[in-house]
Amino acid sequence: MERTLVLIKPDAMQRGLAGEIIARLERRGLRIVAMRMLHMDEALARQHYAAHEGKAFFPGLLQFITSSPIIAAVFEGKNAVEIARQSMGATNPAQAAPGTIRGDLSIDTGRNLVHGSDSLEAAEKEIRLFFQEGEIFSYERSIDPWVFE
Ligand code: DAT
Ligand code: MG
Repeated sequence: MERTLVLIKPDAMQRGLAGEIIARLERRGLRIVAMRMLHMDEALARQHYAAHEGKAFFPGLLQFITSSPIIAAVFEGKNAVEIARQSMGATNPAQAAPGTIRGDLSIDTGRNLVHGSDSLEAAEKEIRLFFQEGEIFSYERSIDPWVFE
């Protein structure tokens, strides 16, 4: 079982696409184990996107991701990292396949709606930036969700 960090970015929040994005990931088979709405500050944005420091788009990326509230979530499931990335589609929506979140709902790389961790190591690091271990839930004691008896 893997965990991955998902961010529903400012553009998705402004466009009212949070529910759609969450629904797609849930329907794919990933389960929500943590979720919170927050407004990222510059320090958090710099940590989260540290790998992109120095790139031409970095200032614009920081400005955008800190511009308005987002939802941060942890999804879990078998191969969650790869599965979430595949459901999101390519970074550039112009190259993202139809049927993916980006391919169906966006047109510009700088406004591509969602973030998903790109490796297990990145996921562990990123999850720690947004959530404490005690804020990540478990379904281990869940009981039959369809019938009482
Ligand atoms: P991804 O979000 O698919 O992991 P990434 O890690 O390469 O993509 O880049 C992080 C984000 O930075 C990406 O979602 C959007 C933005 N970005 C990347 N390349 C860009 C570019 N050439 N122009 C504008 N924004 C870019
Ligand atoms: Mg990335």
